[in-house]
Amino acid sequence: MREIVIGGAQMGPIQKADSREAVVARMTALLDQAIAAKCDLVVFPELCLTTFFPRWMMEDQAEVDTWFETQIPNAATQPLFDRAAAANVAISFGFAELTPEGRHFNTQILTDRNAEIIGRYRKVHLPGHVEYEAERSHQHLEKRYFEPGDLGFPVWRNLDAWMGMLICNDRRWPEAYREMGLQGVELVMLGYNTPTTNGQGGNEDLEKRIFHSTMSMQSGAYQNSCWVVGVAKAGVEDGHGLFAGSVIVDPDGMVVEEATTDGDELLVHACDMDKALFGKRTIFDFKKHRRIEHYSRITSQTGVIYPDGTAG
Ligand code: CDV
Repeated sequence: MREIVIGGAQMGPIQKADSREAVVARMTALLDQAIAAKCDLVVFPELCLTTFFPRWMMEDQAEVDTWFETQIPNAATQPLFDRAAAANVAISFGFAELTPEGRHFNTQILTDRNAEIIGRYRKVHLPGHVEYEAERSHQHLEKRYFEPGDLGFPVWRNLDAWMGMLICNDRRWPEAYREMGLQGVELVMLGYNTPTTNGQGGNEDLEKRIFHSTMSMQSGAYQNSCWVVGVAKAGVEDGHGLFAGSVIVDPDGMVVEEATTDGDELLVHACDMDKALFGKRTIFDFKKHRRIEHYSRITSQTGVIYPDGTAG
């Protein structure tokens, strides 16, 4: 048995006016709850130090850059790292990263029990658009403010398990889980900011939107026989709703913990990493069953091409 007690730290809304320091105080309060619950690892949401700023159209790059961190830890986040190190609890959280070379990424980090950063993931699947689109009910300008991640889908050994990260929209893409599944991943940590409504219309009520989110994580967990911890930033940010629905999913694809609020809320579950092994050795024994000679389209083609040669 390789048990990791995991805290899924869902966060309620963060308003534009909220300071990093105020947000980190909330994160530290969630961490304190997790320490009291004997958690070994705490996972926080995507872009959790600020409001979900890609919903706002900005033309001034200096203004855009105010939402980014040039260094982590920095003065605002140091208290979280200090608390985690003192309690020997590993943490993972998302933020907007501005590199010394001036590159912008939607990033998540992972620490060991000493609060040393041992893993960094940069979001690969950026949803949304580059220019203002008046026909949308709300903007989603991730493609304007970030470049696609350049690190692939790495997996790290931490707390005696193989761990990887995804960020929000990545959770809907089976290729993302499979890249890590092929590295033996046993735990996928991810955070999300997902609007309660589809900005492009569609026949999606809230129930269906949460269903799509949870189903994607359950499928990724089952098909790669790994744990998935998915944590939302939720509630109403400056008039814009984000849904909650944070979950911990086991390697059978079963939801074992689920958020009941859309505020700051800690999910706790004792996750046995050995539970990932059965599926990996049987139905999803990749070496035995995968047929890579038939998968070349997956890496050579992005959009649909019908058998008659026309593009979809
Ligand atoms: N932050 C996100 O990546 N949100 C997307 C929305 C735009 C659909 C998501 O997949 O949840």
